[in-house]
Amino acid sequence: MIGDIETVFTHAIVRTPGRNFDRGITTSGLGPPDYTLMVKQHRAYVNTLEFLGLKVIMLDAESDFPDAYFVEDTAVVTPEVAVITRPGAVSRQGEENSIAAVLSSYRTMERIRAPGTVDGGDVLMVGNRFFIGVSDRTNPEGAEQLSAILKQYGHEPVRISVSAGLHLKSSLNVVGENTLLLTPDFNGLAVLKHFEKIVLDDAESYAANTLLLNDHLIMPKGFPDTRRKLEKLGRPLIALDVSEVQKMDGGLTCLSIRF
Ligand code: CIR
Repeated sequence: MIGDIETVFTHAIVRTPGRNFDRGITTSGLGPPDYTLMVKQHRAYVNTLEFLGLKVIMLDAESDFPDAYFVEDTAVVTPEVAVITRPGAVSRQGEENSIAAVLSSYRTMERIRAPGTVDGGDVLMVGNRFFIGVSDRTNPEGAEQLSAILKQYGHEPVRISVSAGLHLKSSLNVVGENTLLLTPDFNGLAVLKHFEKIVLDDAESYAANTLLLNDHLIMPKGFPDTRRKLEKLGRPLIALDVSEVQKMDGGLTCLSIRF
């Protein structure tokens, strides 16, 4: 066993997608997203967090930051500390300030500083262990700063090179005690060798962004092979339609900061 992953989360920070959300960064090639549908999908997500017992802190849209509803990228929150990131995309730098203002009421604060960059989507918490993806968004300097901070608070950082996908958690997530859900690209990694693994079918790689939250699995709708695999874990499964989020390169984890 790697550590207690059965943490009960009590709070989540989310942000309403702005009218300008379609001006965010995307490489998906899935076509233009629909605002009304996005708002509906986001509301269903928030309802799910509330259903799972979390107090949801809802922030207003930020007109200067069309990607700001992907709040996960702006902070790494552990039971001990909140690390405010410096997002890797220049257009997103500044999103973190309003998040820092909220988190300062709940945790001791630390910050990633230039020239370091970190996106929270590259950080996967598995008990006391934190996998940190070095990616196009999280640079080695940012990963180094984050590792040093996490160690200072008694956590165990482990670096992973993100060879595919936008963020580490686009391809790898925890779905059970000692069990990971991952794409074939990440299957051979030595640092993951002690885990049980559920390897996704290539055609369903988007479903890697499944969220284990308060004993429930929240997965994107429309991935039947992954659903069958996850059902075997015996946890309650909630499938949410996040088609419009996917069009903007985001997923279920990106839409909240849970602590
Ligand atoms: C971006 O490219 O930054 C946003 N359009 C998507 C961010 C998704 N965040 C995440 O996976 N943690």
